[in-house]
Amino acid sequence: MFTHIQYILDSIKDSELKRISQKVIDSQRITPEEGLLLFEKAELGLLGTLANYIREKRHGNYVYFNRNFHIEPTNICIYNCKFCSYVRKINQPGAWEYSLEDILQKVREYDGKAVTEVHIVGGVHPKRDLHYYGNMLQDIKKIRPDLHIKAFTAVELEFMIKKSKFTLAEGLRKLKEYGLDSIPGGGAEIFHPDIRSQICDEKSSTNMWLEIHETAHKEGIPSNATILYGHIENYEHRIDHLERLRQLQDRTGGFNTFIPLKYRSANNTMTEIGEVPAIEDLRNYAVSRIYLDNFSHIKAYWVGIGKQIAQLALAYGVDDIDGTIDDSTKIYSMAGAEDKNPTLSTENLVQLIKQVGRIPVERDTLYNVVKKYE
Ligand code: V47
Ligand code: SF4
Repeated sequence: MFTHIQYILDSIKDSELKRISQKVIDSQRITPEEGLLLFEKAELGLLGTLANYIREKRHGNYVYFNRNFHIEPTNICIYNCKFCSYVRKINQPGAWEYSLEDILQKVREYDGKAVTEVHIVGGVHPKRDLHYYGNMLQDIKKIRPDLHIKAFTAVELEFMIKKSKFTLAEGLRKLKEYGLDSIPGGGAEIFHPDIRSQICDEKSSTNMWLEIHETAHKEGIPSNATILYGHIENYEHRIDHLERLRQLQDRTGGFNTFIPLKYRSANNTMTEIGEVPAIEDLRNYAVSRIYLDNFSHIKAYWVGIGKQIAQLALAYGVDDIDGTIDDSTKIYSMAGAEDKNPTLSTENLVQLIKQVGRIPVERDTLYNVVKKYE
């Protein structure tokens, strides 16, 4: 590996790129300016080599996945994010609102199946407060005490906590008592105000998203982080986003993984923008891996990008491809993802990973190893 890296370094002609690459190999943190330069000037091959170097130093040849399913209690939402293909208003065609019993029935369908995680996110329903969702978590735990509940984006959390008149810390503590184990990464979108104000100006602000995750970490609730890329943002906005996450992770260490989410363009009010090509996905994974030196994991969400790009991403800094999903999310199929009924059996996931010469590892949400497929 060392000789390969040295060969690549020796062949870089641009002195700035050579200097930054040397820093990466020496495990030195790169600055926002250097991150921007990588985005603007580095070729895909160099980015892949550097990101893969870091990824293999951290995780060797392992690729993580988990057995999970999603519950989306409702797509009714008080907000109108421009990229959202999923949102509906009360009584609008296509709106859904599951009852508590419907939701518990979905959990019971997994009786006897070896899933370890349920991922619960949905729209911000105007009538539902923290206790409604808390009781849901409590009832799920009664059916399946061992199931890890990763639930509610910061946007849903802000609304339900305020509706129930708690402070953020009190609300998160209360939800933890009800059964919340961790928080997913959604709602981050793009933190830079110039872009956030154009694509989702109504919902939780950047500072609120960051404050909710910071408070959760302090309360012992780990979380994930995302970025929604490939629309009207530019590289400076992406680096700004990564920098804010890196600073927060320095303070708390509470993020498990970073998940870049590719903007999918069907059926929303930004459709005319179209989508970025696969090469941009790979560049974005690689720079994310290089920049976020304090994040253990970079995840490619195969439902959002498709199985083939997810496989390629494993050579560009990614060490995790999420889970079995079991056809339980609609966010991406409604936004134009190829797979209209996303599901992968454990055998399929293992095969996808083995096809690119890596070793599949089933993990739980907190990255404890469940089984290695060596
Ligand atoms: O916040 C909405 C995104 C997110 C579109 O934490 C879109 O493990 C692309 O955060 N094109 C919710 N993306 C999903 C999410 C997530 C997914 C998988 C794993 C985890 C995790 C979290 O979906 C939203 C938004 O950024 N989204 N519409 C769209 N048209
Ligand atoms: Fe609502 Fe989330 Fe869609 Fe925004 S992205 S409109 S907050 S469901």
